[in-house]
Amino acid sequence: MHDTSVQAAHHAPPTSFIRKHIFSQDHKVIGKQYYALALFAAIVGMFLSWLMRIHLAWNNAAIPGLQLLSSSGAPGGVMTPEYYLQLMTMHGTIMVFFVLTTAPFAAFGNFFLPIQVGAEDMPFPRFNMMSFWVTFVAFLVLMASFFVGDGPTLGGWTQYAPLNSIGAVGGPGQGTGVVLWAISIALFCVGQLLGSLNFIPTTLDLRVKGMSLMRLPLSAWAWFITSCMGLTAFAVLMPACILVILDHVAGTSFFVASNLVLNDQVLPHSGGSTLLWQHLFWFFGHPEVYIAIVPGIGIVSHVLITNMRRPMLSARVLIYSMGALAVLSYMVYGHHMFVSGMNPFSSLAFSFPTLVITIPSTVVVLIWTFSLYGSKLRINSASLFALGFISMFVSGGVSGFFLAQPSIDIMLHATYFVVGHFHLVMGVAAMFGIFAGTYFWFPKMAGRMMNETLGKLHFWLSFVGAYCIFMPFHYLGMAGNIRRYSTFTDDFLQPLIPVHRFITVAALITGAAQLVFLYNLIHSRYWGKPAPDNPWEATSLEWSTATPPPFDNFGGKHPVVYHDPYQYGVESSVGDYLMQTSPEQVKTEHDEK
Ligand code: HEM
Ligand SMILES: [Cu+2]
Repeated sequence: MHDTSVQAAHHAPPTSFIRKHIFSQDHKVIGKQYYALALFAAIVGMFLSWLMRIHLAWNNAAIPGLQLLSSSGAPGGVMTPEYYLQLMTMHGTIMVFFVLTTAPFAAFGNFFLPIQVGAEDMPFPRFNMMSFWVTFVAFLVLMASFFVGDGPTLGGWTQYAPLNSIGAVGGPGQGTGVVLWAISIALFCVGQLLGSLNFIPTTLDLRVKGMSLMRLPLSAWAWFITSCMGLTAFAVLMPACILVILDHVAGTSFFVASNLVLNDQVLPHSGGSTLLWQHLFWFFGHPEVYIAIVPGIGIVSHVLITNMRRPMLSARVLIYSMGALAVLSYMVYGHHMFVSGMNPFSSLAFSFPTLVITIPSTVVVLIWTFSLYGSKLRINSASLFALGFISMFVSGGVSGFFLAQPSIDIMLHATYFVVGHFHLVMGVAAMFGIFAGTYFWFPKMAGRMMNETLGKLHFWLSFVGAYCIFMPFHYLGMAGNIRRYSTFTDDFLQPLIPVHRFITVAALITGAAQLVFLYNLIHSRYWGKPAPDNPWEATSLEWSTATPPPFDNFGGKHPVVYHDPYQYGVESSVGDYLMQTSPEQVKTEHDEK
């Protein structure tokens, strides 16, 4: 921590439109750009899930216009099994990378981390600008695969070997489609690495006077921990993607073993290892799940405390738990490989930390629950979505206990039980974290308030809808419904079709309910009530500056921090709270030193 009078005078406010709004180096503009990208990606991802769901429920249904997207993939609008898998792969890839990583981490983190530590900007603004634009290009490259050759890859978001490396003989999209996927993801990794390289020194070096590490808000802690994970996880996935590209274009064989026979032909590869990909992918893939969820944990804590008007039971234990999740997330990755033929003792070695990682998650949930108990929670859209996050996190987490046992996982692996599990714990929970953050921070980001009535309507429709979609997935899984299949009509799964229809109808309604959010977002952006500087009577630094914040965040001044981030339930001159920047001293029972 040091006095920031010398730091970050490195870029003056830009004047041209392009420098101000497009190639901006201002972390706030970059944060909004990331948000816009995530929003667009979420709409595409959701639209793809609709197409998949309609096909699963009504297998022969012609979807009007789908043939325009791919005449061979959807002749007459009816998708082929391969095209179903291609859309599924794009859905998963878009959601995991371009929605769940960009919105809670890159969008909100960019906008608010520097402000919450009291800095004028990130230390490397040019890298920060590159981080967004590289991610944007990554998205374009991925989208391009819809329109090139025989469409996007069908290998799933996990892109298992050897399918990812054998080329066009593997099926539609396994030539150019895979290469575009790998280029896109490698670029995405570069973007996120540049982001992490900014987040870490922002937290460690740019804190203003008085802002000790323990005085950082929980959201800042969450972004810091996430960027440490990002640095190690994306640094492994990027070279792995480069190896896939080399297998396609340079005649190497990293991921294909010798003498693999396909359609009675020996493939011209030798000496590679299919399992190598799984190790590299999941060494990234499991931490990625926490990269998606830890920012949500921070955002939800921040939102809940503000609305409970009292601190968490122990912010310190919450921070340690997030740290433990980050460290453990690297030691559990083998639980995705229980059925890969690994030595049973290795299964045991990965099963144990997987059960251990439920401890910090449980501690986090217990801290939330006990802190909420007896508090007079202010009910608004942000706090509702924060509660919804907890609900989804717990519901999805419980099924994780079952999957963590290798003997049970052998039955449930590759069934809809897994699909239900990860959608609740990662997909919906993280989405709810994004929504909580949006309703909470929108006033600061856009300078206007969102409509609360529409926000609450949006919450209830999404909350009930998400359970209607994703709970029955567990039931389907236990009944043996395999995943990554497009057709269940002519086999033993036929009796389950009514459940699929129910899910599809729920998905269509819940998806349509997101229009309420979109309308609220756009309408409030232009016509909402102007927001005061501190509408939620909150304490952290982002609320002590103007709305919207000036170019250098604090208008030429450097804030000085006097308190822990969450001085609520006190008697101060402004009310039941005391801002971090207020020199006033009040008596409080919970002064964490
Ligand atoms: C409107 C809500 C959503 C619906 C109806 C939906 C539906 C589906 C369906 C039907 C599948 C295919 C399952 C299979 O055959 O294995 C799937 C896969 C997937 N979804 Fe979603 N989804 C939704 C939202 C999300 C969100 C928010 C995420 C973010 C994490 C997400 C991430 C994934 C992933 C990673 C896959 C796996 C793709 C693969 O196997 O490669 N989904 N989804
Ligand atoms: Cu995992």
